[in-house]
Amino acid sequence: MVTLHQNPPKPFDTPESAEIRRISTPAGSEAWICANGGHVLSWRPAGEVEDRLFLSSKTDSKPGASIRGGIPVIFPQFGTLGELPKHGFARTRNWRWLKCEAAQACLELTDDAQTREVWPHPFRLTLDVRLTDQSLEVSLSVENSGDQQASFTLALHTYLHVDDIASVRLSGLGGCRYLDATAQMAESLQTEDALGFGPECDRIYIGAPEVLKLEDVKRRLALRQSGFKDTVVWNPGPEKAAALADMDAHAEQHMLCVEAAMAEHPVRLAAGASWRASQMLVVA
Ligand code: TA6
Repeated sequence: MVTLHQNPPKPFDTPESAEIRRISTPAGSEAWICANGGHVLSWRPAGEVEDRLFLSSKTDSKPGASIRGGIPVIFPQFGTLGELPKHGFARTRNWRWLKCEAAQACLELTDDAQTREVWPHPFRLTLDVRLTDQSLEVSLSVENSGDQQASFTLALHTYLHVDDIASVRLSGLGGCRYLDATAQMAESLQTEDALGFGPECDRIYIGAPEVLKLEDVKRRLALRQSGFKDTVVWNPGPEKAAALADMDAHAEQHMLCVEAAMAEHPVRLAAGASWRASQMLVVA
């Protein structure tokens, strides 16, 4: 039986919300995408009722807001690794639709006077979103449209919906070095293959493997990244989550960010050059 969910995800169902559009497959896989931020908000594989992405019901949904959940595009700076505003500006800008039909959407963001005030480079970002019945693939490309080299860090800051964070295991990171943002970026080595969660976790895994597996009592997911060298794993834990005004009480128990990133070393793009990378979520 095909289950269709044609209502916009809350709180993006009000007239004040930024514009969102839906893509879907004939068997019922669907995703909702927002022009604000070039942001995938929601993804349900065919035959599933619950969203595989976490979206906070308290997030600000108006144009220009930073959205808590879905897949924020982080560019041209990851986190506070530089002088620019945290996580850059791409997540709060209005992107243009290039295509949105059937199971595919494509949006672009280019520089303007406001972005050049923050970061003085002409650029063109394109975000490609492709659905199959059992997968969601998001590809990001960056073109340096200026006449100088540009360097930047970036990420797909994917918020996954989990049933209960205490039961979640993220496998594949054994033997990987990481920078621990909860310990002044101290470098450590992960010895165990499967990572579990409790208190705050905020780690940049350097040179992470291309495939990771996420498992909780209800769901399994394979995460494949290509072109991104790092993976960021973030759960705010109970204390930090309580301080986030756009998260519901205890919502940290139902989310885990697994972010495909270029964080440790910036991408350096020559004038006129392009760079492309992707993250794919596959039902396992
Ligand atoms: O990617 C992890 C991280 O950089 C964390 O340090 C945490 O602050 C998170 O992103 C969310 O940042 P935000 O600015 O969206 O509140």
